[in-house]
Amino acid sequence: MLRVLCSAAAAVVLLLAGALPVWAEFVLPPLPYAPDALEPAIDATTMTIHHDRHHAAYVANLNGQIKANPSLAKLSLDALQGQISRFPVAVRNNGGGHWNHSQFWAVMAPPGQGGEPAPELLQAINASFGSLEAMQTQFSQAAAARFGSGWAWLIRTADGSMAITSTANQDNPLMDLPEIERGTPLLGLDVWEHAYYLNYQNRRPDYISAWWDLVNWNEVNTRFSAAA
Ligand code: MN3
Repeated sequence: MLRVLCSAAAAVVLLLAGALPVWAEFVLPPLPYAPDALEPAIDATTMTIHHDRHHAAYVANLNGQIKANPSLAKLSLDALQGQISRFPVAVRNNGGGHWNHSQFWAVMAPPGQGGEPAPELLQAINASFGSLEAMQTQFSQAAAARFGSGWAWLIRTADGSMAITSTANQDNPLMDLPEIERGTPLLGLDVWEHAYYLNYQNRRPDYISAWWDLVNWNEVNTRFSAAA
C-alpha cells in the first residue's frame, strides 16, 4: 500500500514537473579561491559578502526575470550582453551584474599567482598606450574618476587596438547600448563601494592601487588571445 502511494505521489510529481516550463537558469559560479586568498588587498569579509550576497542577488534577480522574458532562458550570459537593449532595465542591471562579477573573480588571483602579461598582450598594450605602466595609470584614473558606482575596463576594440573605458552601474563594454564604448573586455575592476568600503572607506584610489597586485594576467592573456 505504501509503495502504491509512493508511486502515485511520484507520478503526480512527474506530471507537475512536465507541466511546468523548464527554465535554463543562470548559476552563481563559486569563487575560484578561498575568500581570504586576496588579502591584504581585499579582505575575506568583503569577498564573502560581495560574492555570496551581492553577486548571488544579481543571479537570483536575473532568474526572476525569466518568466516575464522567456527568451532569456535561451541565451548564454555572454550572448545576453550583446542583446541587452531588447530587455527591461532589471535584466540590464542584473544580467550585467552577473557577467561583470563572473569576470571579476576570474581576472583576480592571490598575490604572486597571477603571472605576467604575455609578449603578445604586452606588444598590443605598448602599441596603444606606450607602456604597461601608462596603461595602468590611465586605467586607474578611469576607475577613480567614475562618479558613483561602476566599472573600469581594458578592452580590445573592433579595429584591434586597446582602450580604457568606464561604465556606470552594472553596464559593460559588450552591451549594445548607445552610451557604451564597445569592445571585448580583457580586465574589469569593480569600483562600487560594496567592493572596498569595509577596508578602505572613501579611499577608492588606495583600493585601486592595491588591486593591481591581484590581477590574474594569465586570465587576461587568455581573454586577449580569444579576442584576437
Ligand atoms: Mn560588485
